[in-house]
Amino acid sequence: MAILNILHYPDPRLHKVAKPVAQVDDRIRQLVKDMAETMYQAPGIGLAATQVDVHERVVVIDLSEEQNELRVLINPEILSRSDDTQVYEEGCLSVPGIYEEVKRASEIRVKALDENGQTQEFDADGLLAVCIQHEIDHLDGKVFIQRLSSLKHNRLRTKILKQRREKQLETVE
Ligand code: GNR
Ligand code: NI
Repeated sequence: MAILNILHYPDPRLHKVAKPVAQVDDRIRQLVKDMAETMYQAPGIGLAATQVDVHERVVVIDLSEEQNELRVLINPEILSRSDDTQVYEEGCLSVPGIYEEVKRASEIRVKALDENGQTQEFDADGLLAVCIQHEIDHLDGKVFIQRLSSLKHNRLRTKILKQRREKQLETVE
């Protein structure tokens, strides 16, 4: 087991598009274990492989308080989304300290493989729907702040770059 390093925006590697997993084998199952451990210790409710610099389509999610309801989504696809939308205040382990409202479909139908390579198909709503859309965005190289208006996105970018500069200055002083 291992805790993996989480990339932080604006790292260009967060914008790579992840490749489909060709075979769910022990290598993928080990990646899933390490990603789950990394998510639990962060702590977060979801993690996409892109965030740990692995550009393959693997996602882990656990919305439970007890951290005992792990969901594994390999090659996840959204088969359909409702016209209805919901707004949720999102955060991201790759954009620490930033929380912004994002509008997404309120219900989605999802198809994915599990850690045994079995196909699962299900409907999701509420926070699960938010989280799955947020994670699939990561696999497509998109971070949630790119879902905001360009004005908001640019303001946040400037704020994040400024925070980073100040941090760097602290460490050389
Ligand atoms: O831990 C997380 N919380 C969260 C809250 C609202 C909407 C989405 C998320 S996902 C985030 C973990 C993360 O960055 N996953 O990519
Ligand atoms: Ni995220």
